[in-house]
Amino acid sequence: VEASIPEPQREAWKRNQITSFTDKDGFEKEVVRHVETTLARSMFNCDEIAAYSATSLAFRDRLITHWNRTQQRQTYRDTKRVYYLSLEFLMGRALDNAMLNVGLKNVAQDGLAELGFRIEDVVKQEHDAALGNGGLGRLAACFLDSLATLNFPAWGYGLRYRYGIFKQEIIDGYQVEVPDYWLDFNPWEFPRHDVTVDIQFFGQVNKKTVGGKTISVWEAGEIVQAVAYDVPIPGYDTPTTNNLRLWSSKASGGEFDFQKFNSGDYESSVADQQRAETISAVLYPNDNLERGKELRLKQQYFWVAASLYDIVRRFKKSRRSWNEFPDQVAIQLNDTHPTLAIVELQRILVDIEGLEWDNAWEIVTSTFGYTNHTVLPEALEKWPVGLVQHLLPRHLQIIYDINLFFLQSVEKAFPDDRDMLRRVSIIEESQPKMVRMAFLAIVGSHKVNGVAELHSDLIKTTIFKDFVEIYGPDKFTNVTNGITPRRWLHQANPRLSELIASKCGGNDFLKDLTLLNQLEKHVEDKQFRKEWAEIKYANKVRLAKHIKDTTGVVVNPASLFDVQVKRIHEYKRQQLNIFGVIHRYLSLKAMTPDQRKKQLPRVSIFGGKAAPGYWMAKQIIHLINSVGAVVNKDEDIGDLLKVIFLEDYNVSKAEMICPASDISEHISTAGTEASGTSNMKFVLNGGLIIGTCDGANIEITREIGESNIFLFGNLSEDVEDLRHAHTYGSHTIDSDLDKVFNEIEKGTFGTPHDFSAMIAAVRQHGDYYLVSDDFHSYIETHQLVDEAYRNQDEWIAKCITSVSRMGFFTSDRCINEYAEEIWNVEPLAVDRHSIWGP
Ligand code: Z57
Repeated sequence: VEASIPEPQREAWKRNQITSFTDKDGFEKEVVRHVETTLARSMFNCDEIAAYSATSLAFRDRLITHWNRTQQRQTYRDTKRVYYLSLEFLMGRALDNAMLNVGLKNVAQDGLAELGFRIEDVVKQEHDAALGNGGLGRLAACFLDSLATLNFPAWGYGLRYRYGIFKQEIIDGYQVEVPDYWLDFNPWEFPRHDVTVDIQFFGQVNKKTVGGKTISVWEAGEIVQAVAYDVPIPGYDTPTTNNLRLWSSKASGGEFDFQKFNSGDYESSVADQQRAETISAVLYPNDNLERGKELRLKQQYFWVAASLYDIVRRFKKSRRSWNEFPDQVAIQLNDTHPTLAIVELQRILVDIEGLEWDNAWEIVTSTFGYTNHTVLPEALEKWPVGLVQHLLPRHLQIIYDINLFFLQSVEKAFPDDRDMLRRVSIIEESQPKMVRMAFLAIVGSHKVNGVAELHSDLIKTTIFKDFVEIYGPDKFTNVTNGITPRRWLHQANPRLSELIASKCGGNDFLKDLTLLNQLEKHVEDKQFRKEWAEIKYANKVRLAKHIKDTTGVVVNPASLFDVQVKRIHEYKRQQLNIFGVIHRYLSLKAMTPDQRKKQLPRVSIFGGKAAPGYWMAKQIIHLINSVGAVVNKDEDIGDLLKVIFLEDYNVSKAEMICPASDISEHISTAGTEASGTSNMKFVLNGGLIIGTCDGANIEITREIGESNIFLFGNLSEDVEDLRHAHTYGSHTIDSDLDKVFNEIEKGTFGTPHDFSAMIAAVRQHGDYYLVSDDFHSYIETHQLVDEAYRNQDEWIAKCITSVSRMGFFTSDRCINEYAEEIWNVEPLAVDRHSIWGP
């Protein structure tokens, strides 16, 4: 049905075009209107939640007009678009970000004040959109912000989970998982009940001959409906408002099957509905771990098939030839989770659109790019062939054909290397046979990238080595990760952002982060250093209050705040940190009161979620809390050491924590953390870091200078030999670490048995993560941190210098690199004044 208004009637639309508020009075009017009409409440019945809702609706209205115009403009210009496929988007809160990006936070602040509310309290009513686990999901969110800010025509595609990452409670020192009820009220999404796609599962493949040509027809065994929900993504200081489309699953053909219902088969009717809704029900809570569950594969195909249908539908409107598809469409695969998109596009082109295999494959490989985010073997996705066969019978055939043609070409190029075929095959000939998703992603893409220099080198020399031989080095590239300075500086740390603006000629640095380099000439400015230090102190006071409110522990904001917040994982080595804390505690206990007086007070702050099934990670949380319980009430120690575990670490908590850190810990075993991005957030907020030579730490060091970072530990190139030596040589444990273990085993921190597995991992099971090897260097480096912190003036200078050199780590730089090297897309210039015209 043609839904476009005919030309003669368009005049009336133009006459009545919506004008958004621009000042306080206009904003207040909108808030009152939403309170009284949309929410059906009044000034006698308006709490902070109502104020939040009405404020959000006012900004949402504004965004949606920009969003519409952005889409019209992109459609009219018909240039190449980017599609970012990610199973995770860790967005955090939307309101504060929307107010800042459209430049009307001050207006809202004044308006809300007149209406009787403090903006900070209103903003805090919002529940985080936590549709992700950690770094990978947050990277996707930062990329959306940069894509919009830089005016790229780009869409994100993801799943609309009913439940995002679980809420973490700490009960008796243990993690307890509670469901995340984030959708109760969400003004930031627009259901598009008219945008639906039927998704097939199961069934069989039949061959049919049509006009002398044999085609494969997939007869589905089950159909589930995908419904689109759109989330507007505002750019900073630009009218561009891009779209994040999230798919929700629903039983196809209405609420439930009335045929079955009326014939008395209520149960199976309800069961069908529930089975359909289960697909988008919950985010898998694993970070850097794949567990091969059927429902996860269903999620992946559901989301990928709906997204591709949508992309293809949009392409077809332009009536171009299929060969132009890669000129109009770039699809980026965020990790291997969307790899089935490669197979699905090949299926659409060959089975449905009738293209020849080779022609279709050329289009497919020119369209996709694949980003790898890890080298950890337990995180590399593999699916049992039998499961794929059962769920997606036609896709398995296509995967076999892709593999056949690929292996034929490899055999031709490497005729003498039989083992090569076994090594690079997309099908692993194991029991059971497995589909190696990373290999499929490489074969089906034109570019493969890692997320930091070391990581990109590692994938080329280890897990993907053979593919570099096959395709040559140019298929592999690096795009070092970045973060959006809008959220991670301007929004999280408004006072620091303002101070920086006063030295960098205004807010332009938020769009060109290299302008931070202007700070360097003010490093010697005493007044500037003083204001800088005051802001850090105020941020620490705010965090100290949060610690008091949530844990009851009083910490002194004058202490050195030492922070490690990230997912709990053995490779990230929170255990190294807490063993170091115990070592510090024992040293303090061994001192005379006079010696203690000379020590620097420290607060060790931890935060992060453990995957619910990751037993060892949960033990680490328990040890941290057990150490805290002893240390925090030890009167010999007082303020000299406090150990805090912050419950339910998430994006909005990170926005409070990052600005309050003096030193943060990025201490993964060398070669295991692909990039890390919180390292960037902490330095950008004027904190120093202690870290290993791993991931982006290496490039941060190169940018800010070796004297501004505390590096320690073994290097990535030595890890393999050390591990080998642990297993096959004699393995002696660091003597200081041994004392820590003995203290734990004495029962100082509770039942020793609770922690025996953590100790055994080091003493008996080969210390895979090199905790003992790095312990001495770690302790020594923390002593250097203490010494450096004593000279506050020098410390502040290091912080300012570091911030001034962080320009490289903006996600704007990443997006420009992807656009240039991988996507071949350009921004769409926007005319701020044109409203209807493109
Ligand atoms: C995840 O958060 C990351 C990698 C994965 O393979 C999965 Br699954 C989840 C992280 C890396 O661990 C970080 O080092 C990296 O900074 C982040 O992805 C973004 O690239």
